[in-house]
Amino acid sequence: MDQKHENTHTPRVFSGIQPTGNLTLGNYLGAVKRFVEMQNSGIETIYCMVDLHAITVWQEPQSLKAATRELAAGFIASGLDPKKSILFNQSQVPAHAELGWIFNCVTRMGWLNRMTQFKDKAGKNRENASVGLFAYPTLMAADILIYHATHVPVGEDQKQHLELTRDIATKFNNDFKTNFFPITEPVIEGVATRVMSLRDGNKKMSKSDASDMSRINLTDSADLIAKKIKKAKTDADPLPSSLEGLENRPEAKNLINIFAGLAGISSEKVLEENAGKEFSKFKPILAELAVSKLMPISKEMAHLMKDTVYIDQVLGNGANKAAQIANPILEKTYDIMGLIRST
Ligand code: AQP
Repeated sequence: MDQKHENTHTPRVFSGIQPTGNLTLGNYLGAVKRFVEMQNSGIETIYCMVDLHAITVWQEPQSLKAATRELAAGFIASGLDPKKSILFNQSQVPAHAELGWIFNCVTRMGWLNRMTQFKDKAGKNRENASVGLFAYPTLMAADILIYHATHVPVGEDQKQHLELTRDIATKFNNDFKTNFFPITEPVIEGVATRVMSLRDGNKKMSKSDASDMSRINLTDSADLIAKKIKKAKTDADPLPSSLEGLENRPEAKNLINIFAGLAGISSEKVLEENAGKEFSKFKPILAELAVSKLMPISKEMAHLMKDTVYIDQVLGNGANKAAQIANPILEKTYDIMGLIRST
């Protein structure tokens, strides 16, 4: 815990994923697998399908619905238990958007102008990007702070947004002379906080990459997983015996980290066990491991996806539970700011 900000708030975990397509191995190792570990550690956990974030770029309505249900199925199939964690989709709890508006009024334009994700996603087409895409990080801060969450497990790419969340909480607390909002700790840990594209070791593995061969989806068949790993870009050298030997070898490093993340061991250990191997030998072992870890999840996802009534019930029940925590925090926020609430 950060010594500068001694949170007096009860530990509570929040995190979210956008229903923007298939869950990737990056989402799984960087986020979902760790969501499950935190749930099983006994801490209170709240996990959200952030559909209001998804619509910051165009989403086909029917695809959005299907992707939200598929994400919920992915969460449950990966080990998130609706009895232990609160699972819901963001738009069913309006307090997120309401606090998001308040944070739009707390956040400075200059802060958002520095966000690299906006620059990456808007690209050269900045003038045509939605206002929602620009304000994405203020809504993300609201997602977290509407639950007074103290810890947020995310991949490396979300670090800057988490820092902004801390800045927003600090400014609100200073402006209104309170310590109402906690100063949230990002939890970016493990060997797979940044899983890279299988086609380019310098680019993040992403659901929205144009090339499906760049990523492993949790819904891929065993054959497709093996094919993608076989075709993954590598260099010609054998595997080194220590981490130093992976310097300037981004693709090799990525495959080692993926192996470590899937096996739940350190990258050093993977190298110890595979030093000197050519990729032609290492890739089949990695493919076998990936298939053995991912196939049970994809089978369970397919099974769950047949029962959309059950999935919608999980999301509805989760939203009710989430709203019970969020609404009093929103009311108190309005009160602190001097906004009248007639009872
Ligand atoms: N490649 C990755 N390695 C490790 N963690 C990752 N995450 C995403 N990609 C990787 C983590 O997954 C969580 C959910 O991400 P998101 O869906 O909210 O958005 P994102 O980070 O923008 O993920 P994608 O896959 O790249 O989605 P698109 O293509 O829709 O933008 C976060 O915790 C993230 O860190």
